[in-house]
Amino acid sequence: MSDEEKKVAVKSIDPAAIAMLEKAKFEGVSTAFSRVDSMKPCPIGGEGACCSLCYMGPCRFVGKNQEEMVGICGATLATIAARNLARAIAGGTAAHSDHGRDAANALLAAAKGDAKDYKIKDVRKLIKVANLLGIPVEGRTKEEIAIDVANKAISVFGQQEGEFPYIQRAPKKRQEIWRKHGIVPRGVDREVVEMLHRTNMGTDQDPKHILTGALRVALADGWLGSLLATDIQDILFGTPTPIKTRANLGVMKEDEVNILVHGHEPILSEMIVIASREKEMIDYAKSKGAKGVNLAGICCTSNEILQRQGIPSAGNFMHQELAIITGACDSMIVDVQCVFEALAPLSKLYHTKLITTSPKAKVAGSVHIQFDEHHALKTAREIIKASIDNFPNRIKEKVSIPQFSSELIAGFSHEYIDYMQGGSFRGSFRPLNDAIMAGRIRGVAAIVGCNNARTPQDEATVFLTREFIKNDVLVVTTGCSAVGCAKSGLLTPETMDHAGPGLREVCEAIGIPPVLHLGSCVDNSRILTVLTQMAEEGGLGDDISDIPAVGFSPEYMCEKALAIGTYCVASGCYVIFGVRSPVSASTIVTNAISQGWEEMVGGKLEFEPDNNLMLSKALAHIDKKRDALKLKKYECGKFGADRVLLDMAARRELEKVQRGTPECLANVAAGNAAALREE
Ligand code: MSK
Repeated sequence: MSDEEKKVAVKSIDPAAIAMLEKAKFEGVSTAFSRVDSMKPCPIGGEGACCSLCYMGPCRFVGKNQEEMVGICGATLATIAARNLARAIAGGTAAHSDHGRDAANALLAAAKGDAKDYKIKDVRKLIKVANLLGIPVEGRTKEEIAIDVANKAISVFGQQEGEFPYIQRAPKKRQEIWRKHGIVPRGVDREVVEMLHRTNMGTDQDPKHILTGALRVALADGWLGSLLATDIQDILFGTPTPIKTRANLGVMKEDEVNILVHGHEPILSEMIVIASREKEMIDYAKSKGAKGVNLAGICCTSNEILQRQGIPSAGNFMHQELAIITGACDSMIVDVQCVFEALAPLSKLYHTKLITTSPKAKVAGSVHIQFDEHHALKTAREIIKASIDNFPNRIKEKVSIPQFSSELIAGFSHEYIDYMQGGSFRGSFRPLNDAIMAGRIRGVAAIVGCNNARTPQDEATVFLTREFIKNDVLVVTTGCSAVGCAKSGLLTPETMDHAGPGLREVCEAIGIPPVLHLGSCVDNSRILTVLTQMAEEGGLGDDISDIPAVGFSPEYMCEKALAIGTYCVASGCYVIFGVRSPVSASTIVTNAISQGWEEMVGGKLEFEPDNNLMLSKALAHIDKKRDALKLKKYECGKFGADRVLLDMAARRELEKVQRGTPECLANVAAGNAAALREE
């Protein structure tokens, strides 16, 4: 490797990224990978020691004795760091939850017949959600139920008082902890607005009180905004089941129109999937000299259509510019969140058409084709046609698609994980709990979140994933971490060859990979549901905080990740973030979110940039939780007795029985049951 290649290699562990960065350099194009070298982070703001909440400041705490300094208004460093963190968590909560609200609006329009291109795909889930929201189902059509579900969902975003209805999904003990500390959220809007008010100049000025409020607003994200987003998207587009596809830039095709969807919401991208498969569109592409239409995704829009439709992923967050640099991206269609403004000028250097679609998000220098769910397919066709029209504009000498892509299996929803451990008839988490109790599986790690230009792309994610499975820790993953794992070939059953002997045995018996793709960023709510069911299954305590589990966001870059990490902490998890701490200047805040939150809610938040330390802290925590449960001490290759796991043949037998017993529809009146079953 030349010195230049070595320099590029530290930016990413992905050979496709390295190839595109070399191409970018050759073509004189800047990317986030190169801009990060010249943009030094502000050391004061970076560690939480800058307050810009009023216009007497910004007050910057520099030099020695920062903790004894005060700002112009008298604010202490701890107050400032706590306010900054709480505001970031409120920002992340707003983003996830507004996504959930859009999904609810789409469901409402679909159920009313105002958005005819959408269908209610998962009636079973609709009924489950209706039951959870206290909506009657007997004697009603699925549309009637869906209208009430959507209206209820929309109303709970703005609920002003009282406990929000999804709280009963958490373990009972957890609910009591939240009640005891007064952190059960009311509605998302109420909590976000209140946090912005409390952190306004001259309002809440007790760091611990501010941080307790941050737990409450984060809970509104995890157990309400994100959970509703996941549920409603499953109702509209189907609850994911395992599906095979590929990931990395190599999924782009030189001889087809490459359309990349980027952002977060599946509301439009699901329609793009349908339209891209229409004969009329394929014929139109052929009329322009292409062999067809090739759809792929970036970031979480990618995860959404990957887990339900098997659409390949072109990459994660730090791949968004690289996809354009291939010279073969005919259009990049973006909706909301995680979209670089740099895409607009970059797209002009190649031939890519950057198309914004959300009324909430325009990018200067791009084309705006506004999406309207009432005419969803029409808009999707218009976008695809515009992309096809751009195919002849490719600059041939600039086209170079790195030939790297890996196979993956995605689609492990909570419902499927339940099913795979016993079929629809006898689905449960018993086998997983038993395997943990016996020491076959040491514990569970959730690895989620972004890439960050300040750390090598995918390095921490892949390192931790490999080490965990080697140590018999089952890994679940979402968001850009999931795509990072996918690109590294970790989301296949063959990965079990690299797993410890106990984990491998469980994976072989159940027929799953040791690393499970659980979906997009809002689907971190699926992790909460999985942990709750593990707690309720028995044998691993009676609360999420008892389970030998850890959460990670090793390459986080945005407020949403902080909101996710905080709602996991408030739910009882130990969560470790990589990169750097946004509150490192304040030992008071650092301790408050670690020991302080652990004493209060059983979970803690820490920041640890060293990958090896992250790993050792996590394994020590898992073993500590095992000891507290008085489980067999984990020893690699030495297991206790546990129950016999159901293999595929046994599950197929159960399925035959199950087909005649649609228990999920038992609550629905006989007249509607047949129609619902057909769905
Ligand atoms: S897209 S929030 S970079 S995971 Fe959900 Fe990826 Fe982080 Fe955006």
